[in-house]
Amino acid sequence: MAAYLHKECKLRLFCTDIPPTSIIITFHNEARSTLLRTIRSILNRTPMHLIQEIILVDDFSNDPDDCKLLINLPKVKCLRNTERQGLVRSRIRGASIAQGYTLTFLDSHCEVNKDWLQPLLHRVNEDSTRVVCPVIDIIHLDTFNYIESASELRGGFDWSLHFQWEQLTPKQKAQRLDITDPIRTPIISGGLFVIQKSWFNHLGKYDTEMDIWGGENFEISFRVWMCGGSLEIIPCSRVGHVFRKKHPYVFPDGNANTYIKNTKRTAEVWMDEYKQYYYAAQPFALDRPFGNIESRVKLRKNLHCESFKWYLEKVYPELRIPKDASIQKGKIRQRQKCLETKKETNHEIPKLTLSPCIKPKGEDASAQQWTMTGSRIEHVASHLCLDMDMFGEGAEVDREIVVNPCESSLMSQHWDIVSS
Ligand code: UD2
Ligand code: MN
Repeated sequence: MAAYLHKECKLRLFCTDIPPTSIIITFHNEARSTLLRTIRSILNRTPMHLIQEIILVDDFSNDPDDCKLLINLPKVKCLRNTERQGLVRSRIRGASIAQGYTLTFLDSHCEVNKDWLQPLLHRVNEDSTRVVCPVIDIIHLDTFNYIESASELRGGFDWSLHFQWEQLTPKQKAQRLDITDPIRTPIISGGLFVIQKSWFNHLGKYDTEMDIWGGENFEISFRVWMCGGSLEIIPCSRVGHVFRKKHPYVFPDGNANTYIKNTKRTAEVWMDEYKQYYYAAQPFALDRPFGNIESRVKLRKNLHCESFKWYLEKVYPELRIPKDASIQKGKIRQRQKCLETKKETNHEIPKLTLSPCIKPKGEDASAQQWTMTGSRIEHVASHLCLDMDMFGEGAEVDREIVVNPCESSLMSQHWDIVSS
């Protein structure tokens, strides 16, 4: 592991006379080796007086010993959920027993770098409304090597509420006088951050109705900015993280349903009239259940938070507002027959067929429901888009209308309505 710190960080003085922090790590079926690497790196690379405790929350992993055996290490405490709660409720549980002045959240597959903690605690100690993140380096998925990532990045997103890393614009770069200066970020990636404990509680912790994984980073980011705080990435603090290609755990209600539920709650509570752009990008969300949001709406009111318009203007003016957010819903008909999808065994992607538009009682009508937003036609039930596959070459090309995973950059998924 190389240090990768800007040499300028050595010249910056970070206060070390800071109250200790509670480190909170939740996990569900994490490999023991990566969990141990996370904790060992913390114990090796952090001044002990800055750690109040390391609270592990075992989110009902298959083997209870994963957590239990680790309490033999210094500072480590272990809580185990009696049923799967998801990362939001697990983090809140960890925070509820924390005794430190600040809370430091980490994922369970990290390696903290040298001097990672002081720069974070220093910033929060100066101003308790700041919520701060390290630069996230990459732990290679196959080799587990520690790889430096670009440090002039910030968090951004599109209207479908998917997180993405963004390069700073030349203007934003020019505004930074020193490469060690904090980078203000519209959104945090979600896993690794420090927040002052009473500020976390005052702001309403997290939305406890969010399940398993996903979306909570949008909710906490909008809330922090709109209710009087700020989000920063601190270039002098670096932590490695294993970015995985797919989730190594199951979602009891399905991956897409859970993500939609969590992001829909965020859009409904925080995005005001701008939620229409979320629904245009994610029409699948329109009919999905999302539970009761009353207490979160009330929280927003009690905290006297700014509007989403304010957030877009002041925090994320780079997010372009789409010209067309109209959504059309309905069937695609040819005479008496309607376009629908049919799932075949052994095939992940369903096939397209035409079948009678009027369905016998008891048969699922949602197979014929489509939405059109902009130039994309999406199948409501499967969340797939109307597309064209091509086979062969030159004059021999065969074309077939199919459904495929939606991708707005694909021209083969662009359609127009032409009135005849
Ligand atoms: C990112 C965040 C992650 C979280 C997520 C959005 C980083 C580095 N990671 O995805 O923290 O904000 O976006 O939700 O920014 N876990 C549980 N119970 C569960 C599921 C997960 O405890 O039911 C744990 C899991 O073991 C891990 C943490 O929650 O320690 C985050 O999950 P992840 O690593 O799968 O999320 P990631 O890094 O893809
Ligand atoms: Mn992770």
